[in-house]
Amino acid sequence: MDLELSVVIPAYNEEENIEPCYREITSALEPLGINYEIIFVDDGSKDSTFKELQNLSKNDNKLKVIKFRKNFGQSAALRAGLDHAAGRIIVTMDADLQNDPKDIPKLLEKLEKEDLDVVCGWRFDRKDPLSKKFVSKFANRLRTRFTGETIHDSGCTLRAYVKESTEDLELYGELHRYIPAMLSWKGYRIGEIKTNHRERKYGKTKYDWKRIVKGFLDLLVVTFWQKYSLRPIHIFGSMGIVLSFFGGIVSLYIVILRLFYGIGITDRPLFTVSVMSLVIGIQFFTIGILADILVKIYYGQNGRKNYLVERIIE
Ligand SMILES: Nc1nc2c(ncn2[C@@H]2O[C@H](COP(=O)(O)OP(=O)(O)O)[C@@H](O)[C@H]2O)c(=O)[nH]1
Ligand SMILES: [Mg+2]
Repeated sequence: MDLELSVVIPAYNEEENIEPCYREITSALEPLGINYEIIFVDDGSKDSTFKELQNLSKNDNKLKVIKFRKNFGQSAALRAGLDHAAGRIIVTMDADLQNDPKDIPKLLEKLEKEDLDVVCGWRFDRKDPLSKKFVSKFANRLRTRFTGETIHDSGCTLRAYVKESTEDLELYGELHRYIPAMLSWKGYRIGEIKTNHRERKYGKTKYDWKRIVKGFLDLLVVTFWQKYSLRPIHIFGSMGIVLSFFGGIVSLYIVILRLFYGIGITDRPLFTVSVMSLVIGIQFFTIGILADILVKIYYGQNGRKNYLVERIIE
């Protein structure tokens, strides 16, 4: 029988959460009467997370455990889980019990009923410290602004995907925060539902303020990739044109001052500005051309395509 559902859960130092999380998932899925598997990815935990998983898996052949050699991060763990998932549909969630497995059937229902490719959870009543909620709200706004993707909560990892949509998802660094943006850019249909969110009872959060900086840098890369991955010369070239033009005009102006009014060139700030603008402008052109070459190499590799076919009718 074909596998209907894979539940993928990255876990890093979550020893106390593993067993309850596993039990909650099982009791949410059993009543559905579908063929499913649960995949935990132990991301190089230093506590007894793996032991817990090993014990549980002895009595349950639906439970798969992937163990990383060392800590590779949440994105890598997600990617590994997705790579090993055989289900037609994949649900991802956190191991820390903050997500509620009872929401899984709701996600599945929405996915089927509305013929979507991805359904995202929205922690509308989020049980996290105020500072975190505040930063998250701001980050979500910024993301909507930059990427044009309109899901409310892209930090919530409780989601259901049609397997196909996860296949070409590049999850490097901490890019898991931008999965909905990356998918909508590829043309997948995305929906969301409000999901339950609970306080963290055991263990600690693995992220601190550094995620703000990293998240912002990732946002820049995602946005750049989304808008200009095929034509980087468009953005670098435009900046090059603006700066070179500006530098050219200013140079012309100070040269005229020198020639006709005898005013010295080198001892004024404008001189520096004009030369800098010209040089940086030309740099942008060359960076743009280099980026263009790199992108051609990127897409030329491994049969990567710059499009994705949804289906072919024959
Ligand atoms: N931060 C972090 N989380 C990881 C890593 N690997 C797996 N995870 C899991 O990702 C989930 C979310 O992490 P958490 O610290 O609760 O993030 P928060 O809820 O946003 O504070 C948890 O289930 C972690 O166990 C990792 O290297 N870093
Ligand atoms: Mg959490």
